[in-house]
Amino acid sequence: MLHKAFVCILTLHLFGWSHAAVVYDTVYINKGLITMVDGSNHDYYSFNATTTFETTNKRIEIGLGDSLYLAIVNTDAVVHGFDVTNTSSYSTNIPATDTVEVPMKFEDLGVYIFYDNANYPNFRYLGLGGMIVVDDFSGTQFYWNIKDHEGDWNDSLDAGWTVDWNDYYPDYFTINGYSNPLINDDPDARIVGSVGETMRIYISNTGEGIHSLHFHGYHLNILYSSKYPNHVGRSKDTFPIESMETLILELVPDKVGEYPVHDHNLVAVSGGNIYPNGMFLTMLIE
Ligand SMILES: [Cu+2]
Repeated sequence: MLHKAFVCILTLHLFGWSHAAVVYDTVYINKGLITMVDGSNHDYYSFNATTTFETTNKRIEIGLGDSLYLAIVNTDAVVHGFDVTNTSSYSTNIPATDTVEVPMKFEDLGVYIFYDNANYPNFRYLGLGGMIVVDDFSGTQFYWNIKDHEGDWNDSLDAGWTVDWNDYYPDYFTINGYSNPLINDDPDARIVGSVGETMRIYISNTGEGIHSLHFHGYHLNILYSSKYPNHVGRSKDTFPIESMETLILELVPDKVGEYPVHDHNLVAVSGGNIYPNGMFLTMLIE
């Protein structure tokens, strides 16, 4: 029997039906400051690859059907939480200066947000929201973790004050922690490619507001939508994305050019009241 089972597994591998792997990864919960596009600094938190604080959350990429053993290291002096959107609950707490390992499994194409669910939504609002991307990674990849911020609120929340989310008026808008023009220096965000190339853009909204991304020049296909699975297959140029929603878009450019992408919620194209220092970048197709 053992022998037969072995042959069976071997056959599956030979025919490429099973590539599932076990992936071990670690993220560190770090506290620091985010520097906004106008140079102002505000309290911020992030999931990083090391104990060094970086504004951009670490991204986790795994293949279809892979198992993920994620160690979460809390470098902070208070308890933090952990959970993942659109999955069976992986919710856990990580005491101050402690480490918790969470085993997870992802079968299908998708983008999932791992985030701090302690004192919700405060710590997630303060930056603790990153992407788990599940794909075969056959196309060229770009990653947008989009977010809105009301700078003064970061400092108030971190000081333990309470806020009324009905009075939330964000004044900064970022992709991967950067606003225009710096977004264009982030090779994960800035789309550069050629006519006919297959590109995938993995998008998560870890902010509070709804954002509506408008691509000039091209239509894109929805490959995955965490909230509206029936939207998969639609070809459009504008994609609303709600708080804690994720999308995978596919772009195959049909012509050369440099075209803008921006948030059609136009306040989000500003930063500290300056236009166009918000969620705005260009695509360069050669
Ligand atoms: Cu537009």
